[in-house]
Amino acid sequence: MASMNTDHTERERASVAPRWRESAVGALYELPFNDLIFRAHTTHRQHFDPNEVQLSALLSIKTGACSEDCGYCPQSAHHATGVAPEKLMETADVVAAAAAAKRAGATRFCMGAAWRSPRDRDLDRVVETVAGVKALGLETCATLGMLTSEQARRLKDAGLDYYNHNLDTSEAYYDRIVSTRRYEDRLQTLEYVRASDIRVCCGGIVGMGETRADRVALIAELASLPQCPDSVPINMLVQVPGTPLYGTEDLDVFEFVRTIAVARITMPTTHVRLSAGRQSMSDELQALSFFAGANSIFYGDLLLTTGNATTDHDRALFARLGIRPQPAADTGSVDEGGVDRVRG
Ligand code: SAM
Ligand code: DTB
Ligand code: SF4
Repeated sequence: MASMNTDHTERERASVAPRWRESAVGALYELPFNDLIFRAHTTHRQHFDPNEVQLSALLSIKTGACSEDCGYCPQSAHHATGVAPEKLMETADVVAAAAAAKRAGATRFCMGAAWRSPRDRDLDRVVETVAGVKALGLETCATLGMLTSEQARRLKDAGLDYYNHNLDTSEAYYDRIVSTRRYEDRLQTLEYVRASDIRVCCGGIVGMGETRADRVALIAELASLPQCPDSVPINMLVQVPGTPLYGTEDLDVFEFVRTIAVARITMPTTHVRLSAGRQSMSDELQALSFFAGANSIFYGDLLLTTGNATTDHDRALFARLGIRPQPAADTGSVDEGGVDRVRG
């Protein structure tokens, strides 16, 4: 099996006890539903305005033909999904898309690339693009696969605020889903990102046929990273024909809400993002997820290659729920001003 390196992670080297043991996370999942979401909502109110949700836009800057075999992903070259490969976008086109996302009300712009890991010559263009997006006054985020420590430093120097790199599931279930890299490879990149002082966005996918024990282990792992991730995307599997996971039994929606609630309780100051899968969620399920502690969404009509809940639908839902978009954080970039914020 291919692997990026054999380094041990920070936590393994330091032999630090996990902040959240699986037994404690499992006990939260076992609570009666009302007790769990009451506790999660109480935690949420202690740290956040419960009526604010952060808006991140997403753009695929390099699409498809990926060498990895992730069983959930429509962009893997191992699966026949009909996704048309597209080479790395020009900086000007990405910056134009970011400006449009900002006008629509997004405060963070996440650039995704279908790579196992970027080549240094690809990174030359990505750092230029990150600087261009940052100059618009947006928070910047990228998800490009595994990085070297030097690549993480270059991204930081370009103005990258967040790096998204998901653990996706438990370590035990991981090799049922991905065979071309190891869990430790993911942890290693996260360590490089932290060491470069880029904020970590790290979460997972549920609904991949994993057990509750796998979900418990994923949340325990995320909550016990050397620093809690700043953002935790909780994705519901988007089932794409041609991927090995197409046809997996749907996850019970209450188990999904429990996952949001447990993430909120174990990572109280983290933005928990209601991520992929919103297009097929009811308004009621999304409202319950916000109550249980979700306070961020991917905002825009497309995720990377699949559809998202539309901006029109989200604006209407926010109005019905009295939810406001979270104002932009001050990330030290120049704001071009004059944008239309999302209005109720
Ligand atoms: N290639 C890079 C990597 O894998 O780290 C970055 C892009 S990859 C598409 C980013 C994340 O998208 C994955 O880690 C996974 O969590 C999520 N993802 C991909 N396909 C998905 C699907 N069908 N449903 C839900 N989430 C998905
Ligand atoms: C994350 O956790 N979810 C996003 C983002 N990080 C990059 C991606 C979701 C992808 C869904 C499938 C697709 O559109 O290709
Ligand atoms: Fe490639 Fe990322 Fe998709 Fe895996 S999740 S196949 S690494 S684009």
